[in-house]
Amino acid sequence: FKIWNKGSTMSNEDERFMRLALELAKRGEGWVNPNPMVGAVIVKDGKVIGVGWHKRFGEKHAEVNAIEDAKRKGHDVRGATMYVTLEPCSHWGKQPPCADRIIREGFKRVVVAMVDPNPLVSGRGIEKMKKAGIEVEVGVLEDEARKLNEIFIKYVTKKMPFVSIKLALTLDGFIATETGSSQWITGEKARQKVQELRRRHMAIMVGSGTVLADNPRLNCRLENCPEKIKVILDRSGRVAKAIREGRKFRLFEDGRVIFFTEKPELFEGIAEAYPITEPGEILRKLGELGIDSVLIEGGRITCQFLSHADKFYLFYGPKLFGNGIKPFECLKVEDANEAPVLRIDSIERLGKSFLVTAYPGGG
Ligand code: AOF
Ligand code: ZN
Repeated sequence: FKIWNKGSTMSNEDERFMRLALELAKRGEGWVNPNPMVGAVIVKDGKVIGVGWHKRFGEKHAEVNAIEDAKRKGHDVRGATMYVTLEPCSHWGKQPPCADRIIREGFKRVVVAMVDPNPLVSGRGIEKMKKAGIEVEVGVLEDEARKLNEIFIKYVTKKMPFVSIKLALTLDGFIATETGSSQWITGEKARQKVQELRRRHMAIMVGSGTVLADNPRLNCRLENCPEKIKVILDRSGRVAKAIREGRKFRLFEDGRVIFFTEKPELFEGIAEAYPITEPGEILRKLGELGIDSVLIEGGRITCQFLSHADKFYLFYGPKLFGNGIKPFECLKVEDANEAPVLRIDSIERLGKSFLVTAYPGGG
């Protein structure tokens, strides 16, 4: 049965197919950046006749993959409905405009979760299809679609990367003991979750202290995961000096490595390095390099990026340190009423640890 929504043609059936499209979109996670994850479902006479998603950056869009899927299975898409998680594009990029293709193929109805925030599109795809006589519905599961593509939305509108801060904390809020020991605060399930976070972000960022102390790989070890860009903040070039003294670092095993330092000359012949150390400028540079998202995993560097954070992933392990390194010591809040406030999005149990996901900005 159908529940009609405020006299519109939107129904729970629309939500059901859009939910499927959103699930399909997620399969592109990590592979499509800095472009959006997009999923599409084609329905005719109440049945799904084709599905598609954007698989890799620069390759065919979700809509075209769904059309090709339907045809491969011998279906005629004329008169069908397309459910798509992002407004079909109207511009020529690396791919031709999907709105034109949808018109040409004779779709009767198109249900869109959200308008494309890309200034090159932003409503033009919808306009085009409406002008061609297609019934277009916008806003089905819009909140879910916006969340799915929160990275894309920030990057395409601001040209600055989406900044996530990840921390592993004791229950009393420390990220390491006074002597700097931090392995391990959380357990295996939490560390597995971190791998999923790494998949979602193009770059992983830490400070030189973390590199020198833990020699981390900073890669993504999930089965279905592309190489990560590793960004290291190394003001005085300590990592370069250690390399020159013969130390080997595992983060060079795969993927691109970028250093931000006052001493770029120390990195000649070792790695890409930029003479930038101010957090806002570092992020601007990463944006220029085409990097849409950065997961900050560093201990001591975290506080410098606090005012730039778009999202927090706070993993709490069941330990107490009593004393140690605090992640946001640079804040120095005196009046409790003047403290930054976060809006908690979810709390998830992960074995003996738990994860608090939050956004800045209270409310
Ligand atoms: C995608 N995949 O499934 C859809 C996108 O350079 P192009 O041609 O790949 O165009 C990228 C833009 O197309 C992207 O920023 C977004 O605005 C729009 N839609 N992009 O990568 C897709 N549907
Ligand atoms: Zn397109």
